[in-house]
Amino acid sequence: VHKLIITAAITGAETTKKDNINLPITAEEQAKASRECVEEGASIIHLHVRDKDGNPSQNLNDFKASIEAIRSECTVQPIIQISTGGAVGEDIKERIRPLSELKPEMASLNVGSINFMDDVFINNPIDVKKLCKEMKKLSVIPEVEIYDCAMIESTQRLSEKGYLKDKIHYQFVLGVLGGLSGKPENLINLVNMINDKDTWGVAGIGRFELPLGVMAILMGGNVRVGFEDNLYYRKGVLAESNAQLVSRIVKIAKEVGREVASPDEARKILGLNTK
Ligand code: KMH
Ligand code: ZN
Repeated sequence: VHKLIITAAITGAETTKKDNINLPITAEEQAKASRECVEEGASIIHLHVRDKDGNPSQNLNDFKASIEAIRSECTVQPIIQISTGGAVGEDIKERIRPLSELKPEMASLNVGSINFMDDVFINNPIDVKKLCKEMKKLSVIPEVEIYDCAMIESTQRLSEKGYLKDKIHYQFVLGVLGGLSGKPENLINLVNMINDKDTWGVAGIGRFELPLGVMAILMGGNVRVGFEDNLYYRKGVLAESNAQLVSRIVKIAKEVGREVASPDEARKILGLNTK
């Protein structure tokens, strides 16, 4: 079993400071949150950015400002994974631009459409193929976000047709209203559907974050935590920071004998060039 890769999804597109005042929104806040998460043991920062009013943004300058701030704040450089999912309703041009212009080490990839709470998160097949082609051209490693089982077969088809490499890195995002819930058997079924050479992580939404994270530690997968997915430390108690959520996962992993990957170790596991 390889070392545990911890992703911190520090901001997201749906959460607000009203939900948790500690949500990092500005470039400076995101830089501080990233440094703290990396210091605790995170190796990937899954990045959404906001505009000056705190609304979700795919604007190039907003991304540039956050990435520069994170790079200069962190002594050990995390893998920055840009979101190409963005917020519900954004069109493909907005979603693809930061990827094309900023050529991150990694980017998220959504391969199918789902109901997303009261909205519909649309990923039409033509746009999905555009994103795949762009990532391949720029050698950006995709992380495929999976909300439902059919999306695994869609991903495998994209790989068979040459849009994606053979070895896939999946993120099972469980607990979105409209996708699969965070029941333990859902995670087990999804892991059973992927190939042995693939890697995977789990992002449990809300109350599912901790139990699914614990399962992934034991099952040889990887874990995503952070305010994009969950704002609470425990029921009724808001988390003080993203780093607090990372730190708890690290403690549990250590207790059960799973070592935690540094960013460079994560790069090796995921097939990125080491910095
Ligand atoms: N905000 C969600 C609609 C991703 O980052 O690729 C999509 C999302 C997935 O967060
Ligand atoms: Zn995201």
